[in-house]
Amino acid sequence: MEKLSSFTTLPQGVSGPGYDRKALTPGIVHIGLGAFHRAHQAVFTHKALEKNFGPWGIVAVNLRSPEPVRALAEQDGLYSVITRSAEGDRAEVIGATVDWLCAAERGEDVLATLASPDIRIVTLTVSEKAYGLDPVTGGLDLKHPALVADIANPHAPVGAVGFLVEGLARRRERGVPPFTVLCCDNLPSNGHVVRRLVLEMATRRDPELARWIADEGKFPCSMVDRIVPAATDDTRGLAAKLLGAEDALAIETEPFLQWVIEDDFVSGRPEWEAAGAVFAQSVEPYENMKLRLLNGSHTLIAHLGILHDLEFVRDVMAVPEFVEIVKRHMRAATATLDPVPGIDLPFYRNQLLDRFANPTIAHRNEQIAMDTSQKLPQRILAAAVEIVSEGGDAAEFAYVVALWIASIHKRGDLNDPRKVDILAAATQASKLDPSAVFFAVEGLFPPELVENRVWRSLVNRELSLLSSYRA
Ligand code: CS2
Repeated sequence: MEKLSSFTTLPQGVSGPGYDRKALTPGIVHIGLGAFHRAHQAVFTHKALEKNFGPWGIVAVNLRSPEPVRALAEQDGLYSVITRSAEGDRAEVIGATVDWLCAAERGEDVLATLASPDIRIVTLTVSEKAYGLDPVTGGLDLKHPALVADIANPHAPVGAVGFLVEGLARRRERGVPPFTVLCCDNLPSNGHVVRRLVLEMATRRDPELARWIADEGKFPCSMVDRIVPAATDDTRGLAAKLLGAEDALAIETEPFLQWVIEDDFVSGRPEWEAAGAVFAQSVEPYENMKLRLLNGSHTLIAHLGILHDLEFVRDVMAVPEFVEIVKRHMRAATATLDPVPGIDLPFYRNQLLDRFANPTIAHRNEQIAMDTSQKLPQRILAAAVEIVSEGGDAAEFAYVVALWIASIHKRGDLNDPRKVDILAAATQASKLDPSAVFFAVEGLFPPELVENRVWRSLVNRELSLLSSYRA
């Protein structure tokens, strides 16, 4: 079978780029060429180009792994997104990507691109753990390996923040205005978080650079949403069937997609609203809604699934008793939210239940359980802190922490940047106060919870109620 390329004649029913790709020039650098970007920002840009063509081609940068970059090169930047639902599978070939670079192999080319006046926006999906955010201070985690490397060697960075700072420094030297930094990771106030990290890093090398970035730079917050399971051989098999060509980068996803962005850009942007994006004055209410309702429930479902040997989110959602638990969690999380403009929260929650249950989406619980230590703060613990500070009942949130602890004991392993510390703690857990060892791990839980006896005993109580838990 031929490989997908610009010479492929797409079968009927599969749409391709409705614009002239040869005329498309780069305007955006995207860092983090994972499945999520391919099914989200790249699709929005592709659709915006179809409605209103402009100089907004994407240069896709992967920080470490060269594989997806090579695959893009072999396919002329093309790949397919398969939207799956009860109505059937629909494939679309996305053409917004015009260039591709692996930063570990071609760091200088990445920096030259970042310094180019053609590039006006840098979007990022590098995952929560890649920024080097200290969860307690909200600033740089000076033990983070990429930050250590980039502070020592700022002109040849390896991490996301290091590339942003060096790229901005080169622009300043050349008299080019900064690019807009648009973070698309699941962090609350993600623009503010990245701005602070960039400014702290810039200050370390040159306070004047930091001042220039603070004055001229823009870091809009954005809330992104689409459920995108990691692609498998089944995904590639389905793509081959639908396209009549091999696509190493095919991904499958749900029909739903959402992007809420603060309209605060240094020098223009694509007309993403033509593709359905929403521009808002403040993104915070949308972020909290999504992090606490969707992602918080996801973390709950993932660990519940692992404890009961259920592979996919949809398997958990097929057990009525578990659906009730998810609904209870969502109600408790909703009570912590401010009203969200234009959103009916009960409707949003029902829509989430349907999305989680989508029988055509094989979203592995293990995928979501990955990096839980980096996800709990914004999904579960922030709400718990608010509740306990008002003397309220945070049992639903303590329950999720208990599920996580129980799933660590069950597997005796986890895929997480804090793995070593967490596993060391797990081996020392006592029967009397089983959560104490986890609360003692530095920076894992916010001090407001670590110091709160009521919260700690809630977690112990929830653990003792888990029939599947064995310390
Ligand atoms: C998931 C998210 O893996 C995870 O942690 O909760 O990737 C989730 O699927 C997306 O945020 C949905 O927009």
